[in-house]
Amino acid sequence: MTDSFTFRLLATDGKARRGVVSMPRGQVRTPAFMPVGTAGTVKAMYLDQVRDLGSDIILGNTYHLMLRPGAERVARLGGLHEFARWPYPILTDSGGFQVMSLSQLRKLTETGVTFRSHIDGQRFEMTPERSIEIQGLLDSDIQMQLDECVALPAKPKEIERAMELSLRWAERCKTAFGEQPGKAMFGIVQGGDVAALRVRSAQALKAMDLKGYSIGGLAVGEPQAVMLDMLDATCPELPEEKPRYLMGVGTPDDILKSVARGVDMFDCVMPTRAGRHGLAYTRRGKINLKNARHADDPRPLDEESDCPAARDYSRAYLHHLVKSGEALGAMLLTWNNLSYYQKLMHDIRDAIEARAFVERSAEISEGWARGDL
Ligand code: PRF
Repeated sequence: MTDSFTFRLLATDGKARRGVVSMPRGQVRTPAFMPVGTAGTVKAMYLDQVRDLGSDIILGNTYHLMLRPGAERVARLGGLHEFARWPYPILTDSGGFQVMSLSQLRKLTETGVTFRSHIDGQRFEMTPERSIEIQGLLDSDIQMQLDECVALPAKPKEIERAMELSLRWAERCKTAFGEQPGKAMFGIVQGGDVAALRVRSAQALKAMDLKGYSIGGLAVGEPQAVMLDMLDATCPELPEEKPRYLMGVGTPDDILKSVARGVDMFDCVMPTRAGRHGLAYTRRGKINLKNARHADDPRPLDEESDCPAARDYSRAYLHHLVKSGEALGAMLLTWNNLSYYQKLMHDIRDAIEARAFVERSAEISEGWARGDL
C-alpha cells in the first residue's frame, strides 16, 4: 500500500540535506524549524503570523495537553488542528521528557511513568500505549515514541539502561501506532554522551523500519562539542531516506552545525522564550533589550529585515515595553525572533540547493561575530 507520508531528498551538500516531508495536511521543507506550541499556542503569537513567517509545522506537547484541557476533550472538539485553528502539520512530543522535567513524584518502571500533575497534583499514568493514544486523540501528524531522556552528566550504566528501555518502548509504540497512512511515529535515539550506545540505539531503531528518527537526549547539559560528536556518531547509522529530527535544539549556531552533520528538523523554545525575556535574535547576534543602552536608541533592530517587528519599531520603544512588562514587548520580540529563525532556515535551504552551504554558514557566523549593528 502506498503511504501519503513521504520524505524526499531534493539536494545534498556534504552531509547537509535539503528535502521535503509530505503528508495530507501539507509539506514540510527541510531543514525545518518547528516553533514550539506547547499548550496549543505558540506563546505571544497568532498562528496566522507563525504561518506567514514560513513555518510549515508546529510542535505540540502530549504532557501539557493531557493535563489541560485533556486529550479526550480536544478530540471531542475536533482535534488539535481544529481547536487551535492550525490546519497544517503538527508534530507532538510523547510526554516522557516533560514528565521528567516538570511533574512531581514521578515513578518510572518498565510499564511506564506514573506522576502527579504540576498543575493540581492529580495522579496520571503514562505508558507507551497511552502516549500514542493521546497523540492520536490530538490527531497529531508526526508522533513521538515514549522514551526516557537522561540529563547529563550521567553514569554510562544509567544511560545504557534508559536507552535500552527506550528501545523496548519504541517497539510498544510501533505496535500501538499500527498502520496509519499519512501519519508517522518516529523512534527516538538515546544514548547520552556515549557514542557506542548512540550507534546501538540508532541501529536497533533502524531495524524497526520507522517513518522517521528523532535524536533525543542532547542539549541536556553537555557542551556543544559533545552534542556535535554524538551527531557525528549517530547520523551515519540512520537511513538516508528518512527524516532526522534533533529534539529541543537549539541556538542558531547549534542549528547550522547540526545541519552540517545531516539533521533535517529542529524545535526549540529559544526564539519564543527569549522573546518573552527581552532578547532579540538578529543577523548580528543577540540583543538584550533590557539593557539601558537602548533607552534612547531610535534605530530599529534591523532596518533590512522584512519583519515589521524588526524594521518599524525603535529599540528605545522595545526597551520601554520590555522594562514595563508590557505584553506587546513579548509579542514584538517573539515575532522578530521567529522571523529570524525562519529566515535562517530559508537561507540554509537555499544554500544547500546552491551547493554553497559551507560558504553561506561561514558568512552567517561572521555576521553574529561582527556584533550589534
Ligand atoms: N526526548 C523527548 N523529547 C525531548 C527530548 C528527548 O530526549 C529532548 C532532549 N533535548 C527535548 N525534547 N521525548
